[in-house]
Amino acid sequence: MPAPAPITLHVDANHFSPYAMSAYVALVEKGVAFETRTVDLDAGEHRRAAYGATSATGRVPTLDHGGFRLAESSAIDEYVDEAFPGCTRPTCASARWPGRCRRGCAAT
Ligand SMILES: N[C@@H](CCC(=O)N[C@@H](CS)C(=O)NCC(=O)O)C(=O)O
Repeated sequence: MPAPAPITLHVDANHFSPYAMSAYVALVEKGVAFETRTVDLDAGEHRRAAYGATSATGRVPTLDHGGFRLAESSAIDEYVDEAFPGCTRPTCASARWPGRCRRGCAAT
């Protein structure tokens, strides 16, 4: 069996971004192995060419799943929901759309 594609989530170095946190939680809820890479927004790292090659928006979060790169937290959340089975939240187990359930749960 081939090794699973590596997953890297680019987040802000201060861990202040609620957008990055949303994507982080989506991955944690799925229980998949991933690593984070911090981007120093204060130092303008997100405006450098290296990050520009990684992220279409130049913002955090950006997900890299085996070379498939995706920016925008809501798009990442939806992608993670579709790419990986299951949900760690019991209330999501019977929901058709775990991501939407998650957002609904977070709002209550
Ligand atoms: N709509 C985006 C917003 C992402 C966003 O604004 N991220 C901020 C950090 S909270 C950022 O990267 N700011 C750097 C900049 O815009 O220059 C999403 O949902 O991912």
